[in-house]
Amino acid sequence: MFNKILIANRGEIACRVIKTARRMGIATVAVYSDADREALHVRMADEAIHIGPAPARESYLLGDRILGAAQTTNAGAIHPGYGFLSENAGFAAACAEQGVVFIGPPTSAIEAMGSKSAAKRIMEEAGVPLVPGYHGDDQDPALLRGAADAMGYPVLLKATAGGGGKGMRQVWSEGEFDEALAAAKRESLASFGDDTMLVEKYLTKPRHVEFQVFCDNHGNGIYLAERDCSVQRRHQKVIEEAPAPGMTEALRTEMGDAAVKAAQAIDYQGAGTVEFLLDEDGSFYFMEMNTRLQVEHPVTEMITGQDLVEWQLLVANGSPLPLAQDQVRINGHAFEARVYAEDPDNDFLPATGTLGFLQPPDESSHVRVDTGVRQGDEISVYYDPMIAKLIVWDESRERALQRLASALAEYRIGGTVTNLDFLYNLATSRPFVEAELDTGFIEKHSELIFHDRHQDLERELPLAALALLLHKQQADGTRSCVDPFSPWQHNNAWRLNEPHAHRLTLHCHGEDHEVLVEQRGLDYIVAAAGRETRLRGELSGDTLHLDAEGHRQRGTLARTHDGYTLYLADGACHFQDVQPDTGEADAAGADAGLSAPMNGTIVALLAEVGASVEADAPLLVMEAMKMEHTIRAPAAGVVKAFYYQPGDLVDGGAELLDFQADEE
Ligand code: MV4
Repeated sequence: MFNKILIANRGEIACRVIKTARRMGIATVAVYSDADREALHVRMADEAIHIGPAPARESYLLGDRILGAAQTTNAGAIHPGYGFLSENAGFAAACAEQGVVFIGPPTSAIEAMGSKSAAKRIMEEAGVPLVPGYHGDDQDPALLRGAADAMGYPVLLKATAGGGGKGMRQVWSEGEFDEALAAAKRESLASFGDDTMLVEKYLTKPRHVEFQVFCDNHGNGIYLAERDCSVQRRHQKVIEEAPAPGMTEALRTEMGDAAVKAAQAIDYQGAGTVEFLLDEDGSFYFMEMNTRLQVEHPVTEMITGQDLVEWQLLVANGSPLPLAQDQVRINGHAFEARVYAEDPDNDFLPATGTLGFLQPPDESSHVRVDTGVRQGDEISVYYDPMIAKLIVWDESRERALQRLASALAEYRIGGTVTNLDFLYNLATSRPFVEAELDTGFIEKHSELIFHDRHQDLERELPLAALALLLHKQQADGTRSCVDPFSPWQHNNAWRLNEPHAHRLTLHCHGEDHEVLVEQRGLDYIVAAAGRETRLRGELSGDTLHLDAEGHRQRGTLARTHDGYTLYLADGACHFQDVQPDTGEADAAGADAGLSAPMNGTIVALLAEVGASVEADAPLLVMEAMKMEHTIRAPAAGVVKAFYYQPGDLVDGGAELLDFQADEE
């Protein structure tokens, strides 16, 4: 077995491979770019080699640098992970030339599957079922049209040079075929420089069911059940599961045998995935074969109890497969949800930011979190904004789905926008619970999945306001002073014979909301979003215990550099504390602009303590809500003291400096 392997990847998959290698007693070498200098995978590996600047084309995609790192560290093998160079035949060949084992299939297999049309021809010869259609070289429009007429409409025009959904056009009737073909050819030529088309029968409600196959170099080839990956958005998988709902033993055997036949048709070795379209009538058709370990491989590991990276290492080292087909067991059901820093309410735009607060659900035999980031890490703009893969397992699909919903609800991430609410809504939606799966799922059920969070404002705003007030009182309660119990040291708005009234302004859901909180004994009467709510609550650390007229729940209040996130039982509410308009500030005149306009981070101090400054001179810069705010001198005068330093987090309303105006 290899003494040392190099992982030519980053993020969660690099960490995941390192874990298995370590368990097998194999030393590990990581590679990293400038942006990943402090990354988790670098920390986890035994050694690490810098390979270049942040852009992948200048680092992770440079095969020579990676091979150089393997030579430098004397690594016997390279694990490519997925993406990057994992399906790059040239890199696999370069490894072979330099005597470094490429942990993956032979170069010839990667090449064979590299072209969609070549792959289809190979599968057709091997007797693997293809979608009825025409994918020949003769591109005479009349011939293509004849094929479409013969198979019946609707048909799908696919650019041979396309893939991943690009270059596909539906044709619903004979009358529109000619024009559609001409348009599809133009688009394909423009996109791929090639206008070769294939025509297929269009399956209107297919499922994406893929089989995990494994082949060794002793002639053995098996499948380890299947995964249903139908829930996709723009050809990006969102939630995957194993086994596929409704799969029968007979169909599994038929599809599994076809998958192994496909692999053996190209003398496959290692881990591979054969993707099928499964039609409503149970017929299935080869779609494509992936010659790498897939992102979603953990769901297969959870139901078979196998470590597929261990299998890869064993097979790459010439060992036979650990199991024969009849020894593979399927136990229970597993899901994987891909947790991303992206904004579902903004067309899934990748989000940036710092993971100022990161609390994944507790791991157990039921919950697994594959991640490559830690609290405090920056979500890089250079790579896929994946935060983690959340994998769950239980004895049945129903119980596994319950685990998924709970784990998603417990996942605490602050400092960036995530798709957690979107995943929660999807996983708990009735059609998903009832396994009404097909590749159009997300589009078909968007009103359930993208429900407007604004409707939650009424419920969340009072709770957020109370959480903020308790946080301020907790902070004040710790303010250093001679007698912390003196009533004069607490700013809980206590006034003799007057109700304790607090006026707060919270910025959430894109707007400022004024909230009045009146303290009556243990009760807080909160006037917000046009109604009054009677609440009780206490905050200890970041744990909030709330009671809303008998409905008690526990929440977590997280502070990040750009505000707060209140995590509740069924969702999270992000908000900023806008400077409280308490009225005193105006009366103080000179102090009006010297407190933080809202939560933020001190960026820079621009004046010398003790030096005279002109009116309106910039004194301090802070960052809040991704914008910079400059605090300026209210008049000519002198800064006596700054209360914070660059990098400090400040609450909205916090006094930032002591300024002495000349006229005072
Ligand atoms: C199809 C199809 C329906 N009928 N072919 C999408 C990209 C590539 N993997 C093949 N794809 C499809 N081919 C026929 N004859 C529907 C899709 C498809 C799809 C397939 C799998 C997973 C998600 C998908 C999303 C949209 C369309």
